[in-house]
Parts: sequence; C-alpha cells; structure tokens
Amino acid sequence: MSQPRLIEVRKNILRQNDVVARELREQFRGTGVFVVSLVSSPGSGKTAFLEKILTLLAPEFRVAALVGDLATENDAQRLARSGAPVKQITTGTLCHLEAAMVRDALLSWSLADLDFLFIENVGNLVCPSSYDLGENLRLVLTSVTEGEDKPLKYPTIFNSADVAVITKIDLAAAVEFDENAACASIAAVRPGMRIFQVSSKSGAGVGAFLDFLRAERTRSRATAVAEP
Ligand SMILES: Nc1nc2c(ncn2[C@@H]2O[C@H](COP(=O)(O)OP(=O)(O)O)[C@@H](O)[C@H]2O)c(=O)[nH]1
Ligand SMILES: [Mg+2]
Repeated sequence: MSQPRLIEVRKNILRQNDVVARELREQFRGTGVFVVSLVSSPGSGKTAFLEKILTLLAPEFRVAALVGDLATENDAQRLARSGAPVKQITTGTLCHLEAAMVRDALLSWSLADLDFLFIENVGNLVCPSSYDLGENLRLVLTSVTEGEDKPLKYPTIFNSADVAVITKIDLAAAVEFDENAACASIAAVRPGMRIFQVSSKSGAGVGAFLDFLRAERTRSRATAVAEP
C-alpha cells in the first residue's frame, strides 16, 4: 500500500517544481539572460570547465554563476576567481537542485544586468534529470576517465540534456579513451546529440564551445523577439 502513496508524493513534488521552472523560464526570457546548466557525475570537471568559461566570457559578456553541492563553499570560491558574481547553493542531503532553490538564490540579483547565467548542478547522474530549472540549455558532461559507456548506463541524464561535453581530453591517451565508442554510446541514447570535446587544463576545444554558446544566445534572443 505504501508504494502508490510514495509515488504520488514524488509526482506532486515534481509538479510543483515544473510550476516554478515555468516561472523561471518566463523570467529568463523577459530579462534576456541566457541560462546554461551543467550536470554530470561528481568530479567530471564541471567547476573547472565553468571557471574557464566564465573567465573567457567575462571581458565580452555580463556573466554570473550559481553552484550546487551538498556541502562546502569550495566551488563558489573556485568560480569566483574568474571575477564573476557567484553564489553557492548548499542542498544538505538533496542530490539535485530544484527550481525553487534557483529562484531563491536569484532574489538579490538583477537578471536584466546579465547576459549569461550558469548553473552547476549537484554532481549526480540520476536525480538532476527529473528537475527542470527553466534553463535555455542543459549540458551533460562526461570525462574520459569515466569510461565510454556511461551514456548507456545512465540514459536519462543524457535524454534530459541538450548537448554532451566530453571533458579532460588531455588525459585521453593515458586512460586509453576510445573516442568512437564514447560518441557511439551517446548517439545510441540520443541520435544526433551535439558533442563537444574539451580540456579545461589545456583549453583544447573550449573556443569552439564558446562560439556555439554565443550563437545559441543570439538564436534564443532572435526567437524571443519574434515570439513576444
Ligand atoms: N587533467 C585534467 N583534469 C581536470 C580537467 N577538468 C577538471 N579536472 C580535474 O578533475 C577534478 C574534478 O574537477 P571538478 O571541476 O572539481 O569537477 P566537478 O565535481 O564536476 O565540479 C579536479 O582535480 C580537476 O582539477 C581537465 O580538463 N583535465
Ligand atoms: Mg563542482
């Protein structure tokens, strides 16, 4: 008897999240900020990649970031080295960010003063996939050190994302990373999914990714103007 009730409670939480996520999406659209979230397992390189992105975009755009972890302000401190405004969200025991946490963290910021907002989710390949944060673009990161078959084992997180980013490619040879097998795993789950390969250490592939981000922001703004 307890199983259906648990499922019902979970559905209600998800429904509430979707309502707040919809409000956030409207707010993002109205203020013109382009919002990008990052999901992956812990240690895939989200913070390293985000620090690189913030540092490279900051001279050109108004950028800011929210970062979620169960505990510590460590990642916010790392990201703040870019000079961008950064806020840490600590979730306690929760393995994902929820839209209400994002809404509350943004209360003291003026979104109209931002071009890009980045949201680093809690490191987890399962929970974040169910929670819409109202973002324009969701990146799923997977590092060369995690093996090639993570997309096959955790298809839901790849299905909930828009773009895949293979990280730490500077380590590819050392771990005998099979690029073709990794791309085939992603394609098996999400045929046609856009894939970038980057190294936050060497900077390889980061320029191409930033060109893509700029183009996505421009495209999103053109759509918002065409459909007020
Ligand atoms: N060699 C190499 N190490 C990386 C790269 N990106 C991240 N790392 C390392 O991987 C570890 C986890 O990175 P972090 O950004 O904290 O991952 P997160 O948990 O997904 O935010 C750290 O020791 C980083 O220095 C990369 O591109 N190349
Ligand atoms: Mg991190």
